[in-house]
Formats: sequence, C-alpha cells, structure tokens
Amino acid sequence: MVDQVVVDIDPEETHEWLQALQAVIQVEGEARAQFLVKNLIDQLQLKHRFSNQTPYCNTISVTKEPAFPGDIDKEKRIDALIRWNAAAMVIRAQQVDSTLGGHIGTFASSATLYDVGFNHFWRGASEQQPGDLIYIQGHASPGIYARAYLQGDICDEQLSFFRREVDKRGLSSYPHPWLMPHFWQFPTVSMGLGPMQAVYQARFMRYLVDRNLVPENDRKVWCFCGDGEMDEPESLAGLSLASREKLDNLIFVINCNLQRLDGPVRGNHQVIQELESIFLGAGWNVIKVIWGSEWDPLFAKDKKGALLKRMQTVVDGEYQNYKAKGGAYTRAHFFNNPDLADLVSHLTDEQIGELNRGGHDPKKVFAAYLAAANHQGQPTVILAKTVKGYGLGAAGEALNVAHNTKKMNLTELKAFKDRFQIAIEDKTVENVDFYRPDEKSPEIQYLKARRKALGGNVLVRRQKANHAPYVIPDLSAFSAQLAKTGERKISTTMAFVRILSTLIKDKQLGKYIVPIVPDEARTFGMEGLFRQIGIYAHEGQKYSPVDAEQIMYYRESKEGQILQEGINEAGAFASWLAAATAYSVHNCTLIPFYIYYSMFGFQRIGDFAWAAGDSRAKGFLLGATAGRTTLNGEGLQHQDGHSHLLASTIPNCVSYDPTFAYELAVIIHHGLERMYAKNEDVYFYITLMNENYSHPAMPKDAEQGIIKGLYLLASAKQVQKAHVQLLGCGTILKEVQAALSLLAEFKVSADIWSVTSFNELRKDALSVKRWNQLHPLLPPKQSYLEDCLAKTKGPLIAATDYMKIFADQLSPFLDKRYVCLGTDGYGRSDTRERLRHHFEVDRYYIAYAAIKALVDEGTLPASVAQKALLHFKIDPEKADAAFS
Ligand SMILES: Cc1ncc(C[n+]2csc(CCOP(=O)(O)OP(=O)(O)O)c2C)c(N)n1
Repeated sequence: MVDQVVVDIDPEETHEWLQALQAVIQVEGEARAQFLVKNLIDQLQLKHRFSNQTPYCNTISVTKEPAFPGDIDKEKRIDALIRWNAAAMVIRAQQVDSTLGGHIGTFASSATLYDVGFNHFWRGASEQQPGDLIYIQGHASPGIYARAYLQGDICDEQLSFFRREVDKRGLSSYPHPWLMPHFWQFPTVSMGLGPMQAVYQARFMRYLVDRNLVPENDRKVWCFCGDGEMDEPESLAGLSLASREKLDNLIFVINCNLQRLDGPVRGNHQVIQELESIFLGAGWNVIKVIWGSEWDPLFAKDKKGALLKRMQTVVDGEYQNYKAKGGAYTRAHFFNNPDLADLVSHLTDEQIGELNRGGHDPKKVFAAYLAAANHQGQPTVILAKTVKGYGLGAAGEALNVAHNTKKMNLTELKAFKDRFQIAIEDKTVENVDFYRPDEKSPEIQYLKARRKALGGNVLVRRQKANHAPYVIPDLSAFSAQLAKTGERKISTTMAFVRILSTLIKDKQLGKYIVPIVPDEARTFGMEGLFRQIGIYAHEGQKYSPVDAEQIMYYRESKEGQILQEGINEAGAFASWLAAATAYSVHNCTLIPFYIYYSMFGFQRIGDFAWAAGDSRAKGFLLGATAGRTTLNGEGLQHQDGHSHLLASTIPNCVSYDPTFAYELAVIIHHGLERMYAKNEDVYFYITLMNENYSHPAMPKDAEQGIIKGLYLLASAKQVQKAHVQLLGCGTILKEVQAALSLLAEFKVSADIWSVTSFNELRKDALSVKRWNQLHPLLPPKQSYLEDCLAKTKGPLIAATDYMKIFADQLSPFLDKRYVCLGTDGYGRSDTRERLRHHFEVDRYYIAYAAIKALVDEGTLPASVAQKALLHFKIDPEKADAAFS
C-alpha cells in the first residue's frame, strides 16, 4: 500500500496521464491544464481528505533507499558507547549535586540522527572546503560531548565536570560559545533561536559568496530542533525566506519524538503531518523518516493497505503509549483488527515492541540525509520520528517524565546496557564510569577514520580570523563630524549616515561593512545608499524600479551590500548576528551596522541580543529614533526610554548615548579599534536621535572622556556661591545646556558634563569598588567617575531621556547629593517641548532640580525653590508621568 502512494506501481498509466496533461498544455495552455487538475483534486476531495500532506510513511520508499555505505555493526557499537557516556555524564552530575540538572531523554531519542551526520555527512573545515555548520538541539549536548570524548577531544575530567564550569574545567550545560569558545559555535538552547539563526546564516552564506567575500563553496547548514520547539513562533519565522531564496544549503532535522517537556506535543493529532503541511506550504522539500526497517516486511506483506490506513488514523498520544507500554499493548491496541493482527501473528510481543521508528534506523536516516544533501533549489526539512528517552525503559522511555530523567538505578542501567549491547564491563555499569575503548580498538579507529575522511573535526569554533587585523583609519577620517556644523542643524542619525558613508568608501574596510535595515532606511535618511552600494538580492533586479529615473533609485543587486530585511527585526538581527560572527564562522571579519527603531531592539529581540553576547558577536547596533521625548509624534509604542537599561544587562555589550556628532565619531572609531584591531569580543550599542540641532567642534582632549563615558563640556565662567554640576546625555544634554541661563537668573552657576555612557561609568565604578572591597590593606583606588566628580563643587543633577534609574545607577558611587531626572512612564504623542515638560526633563525642571538640591544642601533658602517653581511655571500638583 505504501508503494501505491509514493512509488509508481504502474508507470504506463502514469505516463498516459502525464502525456494527456502535456497535450492540454500545448494545445490549450497552462491555465486550462491548471483548471483540469484543480477539478480532479476537487473531485478527490469530495470523497477523501486531500491536503498537502502525504501519507503517514517514509518519503523515500524502501526500493529507492541507497545502500548504507558504513559498517553498520561498528557504528552501532559506537552509538551504544556514546549513549552510555552521555547518560553517565548526567547521572554522575546528579551524584555530585542533584541540583546540577541535565538531560538524558532528548539525546537518547536523537542519537542516531547525530551519528549518521557525524559519520557520513558533516565535513570539517579543510583546505578544500570550509566545513559544515551544525546547530545542535541544546539539551542534546551530553551526546555531543560523549562523541567528542570518544574522539579524544574531551577528557574524562571534563566529562565529570559536566555543568560545573566555575573553575573552568567543566562542560557547559548547553551550547555556549562564551563558555566554551573553542568548541560551540551557536547558542541554541533558548528554543526558537536556532532555527532562525540557521535560516539567516544559510542566506548570509550566499551573500558572502555573491559579494566575493568568500570563495564559492557547497557548505551546508544543518539545524536540529525538537518537535515541541516548532511551537515557538520564531522556529517557523524564517521558513518563507528560506524557500524564496532557494536555500538548498539549508537542512532542518526535526526530532519528532512526539513529546515536549510536559507531555505529548500533539497528543490528539500527528505532529509530523502538521509540520509537513507547514513546510510544504512554505515551499520546502519535506522528507519524512517515520518507520524503521523492521516495518518493511510488514508493509510488503500488507496487500490490503490496512497498515498504512491504521497508521494514518492513530494519534500521537496513542503512538506514545505503544512505546511506553510495550509489545503486548501495541498488539492489542494498534494491530486491532483481524487484518492487522494477521500481519504480526508471526511476531512475539517483544518483537512487536522492537518495531523501530525511522529516526532510530541508520539506514533510513542515511537515505534521508543523502536526499537532503543532494536536493537542489529548495531547503529541506527531515521529519524524523523517534521515541523520547529511547532505550531508557522504566527510567523514562516514552513516559511523560522522560524529559526530566536524570537518574537511573542499577537495574535500569543494566537493562540499558543489554538493550544496546553496550560493550562495557559490569563494574563500569555499577560505578557509572565513563568508558572509552583503547585507541587501537576498531571503534575508535573507525570513528577517527570517518572524521578524517570528512575533513576532520566539525565541532570546532575558530576564535579569531586567520587574516591580519584590519588597520583602523585614524580618527581624522571623520574630520567632518569632529568639526562644528555651524548654522547647519543635523541629527546624530544624519551624522551616523555620513560616518557610515566614510567607512564604506574606505579602501580597506569598505567592502567589509554590512549595513542592515529592517525597512526603515528612508526614516534614517539612508536611501542614498540604495544606489551607491545596492540592496542585496541573490537574483539581482528583474524589474525596472519605479524610481529608476531618480538619483537615489531603489537598486537591488546580486553584489548589493545592504541587507534590507523587511519589517522583521528578529530576521535583521539574525543577519547581523551572522555577519557579527563571520570572523569565526567564515574566517572573514565583517563590520555590521544594524540600524533600527531603538524601541524595537532589545525589548523586542532581547533573547537574540543575549545570544549575540554568548556568540561573541562583534559589530554595531544603532538604536535610532531613540529617547522617550525625542521621537515625539509616534507615541506610546515607539518611544524608547529603556533600551540602555536592557543593553546594560548584556555583559559584553558596550553602550553609549551620544549627543554630538564628534562624540559619535569617537565612539564608532573606538568600537572599530576594540573589536577589529584589538579583537575584543564585545559589541556596541549606540543610540541615535532624529532631533536636529547644530553641533560644536570636539573640545580639546575630550576623546578619552567620551570613551570612558564622561567629560567636562563647559565649566562655569564665574563660579557663584550657589554652584551645581549638571550632567546629561543624548538630546536632553541640550536641555541641560539651556538650563544654564535659567539658573543664572537665580545667581546659580554650573559646570556641564556630557555623559556619553552611564552604563560604562557604572561598570568601571563597580569593578573599582570590588577591588577596594577585597584589598583592605591597600590604599583604595578611585573610579573614573570619582576622578571626575569627587572634587567638584555643589550637588549633581543628571537628566536623560531614559528612565530615572538609568542615571540613578551611579548613586552608590557618588558621595554627593545626586538628583536624577528621567522619563519614567508610558510615552505619548505631542511636541518635544510638551513631552519634556510632561516627563519633567525639560530645562525648567532641570533648573528647578538644581535649585531644590541647593536648598536641600542648605546653600539656598526654601523660598528660592518656591520662587523658582512659580517663575518656571511648574505645577507642583501636576500628575506624575510615571503613573499617568
Ligand atoms: C524559549 C524556551 N522556553 C523553554 C525552554 C525550556 N525547555 C527546554 S527543553 C523543552 C522541551 C523541548 O521539547 P522538544 O522541542 O520537543 O525537544 P525534545 O522533546 O527533543 O527534548 C523546554 C520547554 C527553553 N529551553 N527555551
């Protein structure tokens, strides 16, 4: 019956139908042919459910299976040893401390899926080609370590320190390049990030080749995910891009063990069929690997098609039962009519229990992988049916608790050993020892020979590109931004676009710059780049753009440099991540600049940004239209008053909120130096604003202060008895400057400080504080913040376009009165002036805050504050913006 559906059992008849169709196309055209086919389908649909799902059986029929090229017995023995060590690693970790965690069940279900890839498909980097990229399902990591252990890349001690990393001897819980920079390439364990990263990586690989940044290659991206993981919206988000771009360098392997953490993924349905529909609908090549070879004789015997009919109707919750409850249960409940019972009458219950699923059969998996690797013009998904906790028996096989199995008792361990005929001694089992056969054993020899034949190790992370570090142009390259703009009023966004243009024109760096925008280039005034460097499109431009006559027309090109990702912040970020890690993944250091609405950054794709830190990404994120009151008209959903706080949660993200073009130039220059000359594994977040004003020339000796986060912008011409220090950043620094003349009316003088980075100041202050704390006998050190402010006169008033806590984060390090103004509360649309009044960060509130601080210090009487309130028209009973 299977063959009747997927294999041509009557080629002559098929030929006649196809010929008839061909004749219709020739004589009457394609439209008529489509009409006829549609009618045929409708006819079929009347009686049968006809969808884009194929029958519940393997896509590759047994007659089309290629010969398995490996030594299947040896591979089974190796598989068994890997299974053993993977389980032992988790069990031993539990013995040390039951809170350490770990997973046995996931890898137990996917071991064969990895084995076949490692033994036959995944190429290590060699002279000939750059090696394949594997996105591992995060909690399958014990199995990956176990293989590395057999290969000799990881030692006994490291295995015993699984999930104990503080002293650096151990192995990470999951794939984390930050923690194992020589090993893991891609952080995947936050479900849904892997699939999107993989899609955009595969597309980025095309970009690299199309732009002649790397030679043509047949490198593939293999992405492993769970069937439960496919419920994360992100997991499906890249599918249409992958098919639209015909990414045949991309293969998804979905481990369909039918279970997630709590229980079945689709107990009432068939997840494999559902996924097939989704992927087919998105234009992917779908290969289902549902049944193992043990079923082949049954299919052959089943002349009535009873088996497939039954398979089609059983739901996943019931399939789970068959594996949890064994052969007798399966006979009674699956083979539940005379035709079906007859099919297995010659089998014992045990044999029925052993009827295997496709994902556990190396031959079936091999056939699928080969077809996927050779498939052209489409990405491929392999839907492999497996059993969660396969082989764990009573310890968790197909049980709802399988995900959390971390312990196995001796009886269960012995059964596990017998089940896979693991070649280890009883003592090894009793002690749950790791086991690696002798170097000269056939298993190790085979394992190593396979890797050698495939170009060496595949799971290796390059820590540094092999090419020479780039020579960063001198800061004077940005001389236009360092000079004053005079009458000309520009925004920092405009200044950024000019800096970017300078970099793109740089003879050495230019081609490595990767500008990325999610459908906002015009918002940021970047449309000039469309014509200049082109928008990347693998297929070039097949149409004449509507604005072809204009200077800045919409130019798509195969060599285009800009990645225009549509309104897909997560997609744009995934592209940025691929570019930002190209130094490692592609041995080609790139300098990506991803510019977006700052509100749709960290809070929208925060988990990706976290993964970027983990990935040791290097590049620039530009949070444009930033500042709660600066992006005034767009209202509540758009106005960002906290992206810097979110940026500060990522340990290796360096963030700045510059006010002036010269500050921006210095910061970008500094970022280039740190990331691309000194090779530091950090990335930069810089906010840009859309408010236009004139920019001064860079003050003498300001550069270091700009980089460290704080410098004196203007000292008071005449210091009064009532004197304050005013601090500000971003556009609100302009309000701070404007407060000066208001204060003068009250005979208060002020020094003005530009704070380019509250976040960087805090990092430095924290580290100094910690050093002082731990060195009681040594003279205390001073943070840069204290260096600048400790000896200044008067209280400190800081104002920003971000929540108060942004500036307030420096409070613990300042021994002075420190008052912070900020934009707590939801944004709303209005003029900038009104908004700044609403959030109490305008010049009047700043001036008033300074006077009130002087009152609180005892420098001025309270009556002055009252007078200032009236003078500045501040209503003390106005609603608090934080809660209105
Ligand atoms: C975004 C996210 N949410 C929750 C988790 C916790 N988690 C880890 S594994 C898992 C279940 C995974 O099920 P599935 O994808 O089917 O994988 P498998 O059954 O193969 O383990 C969950 C919820 C996570 N890692 N990431």
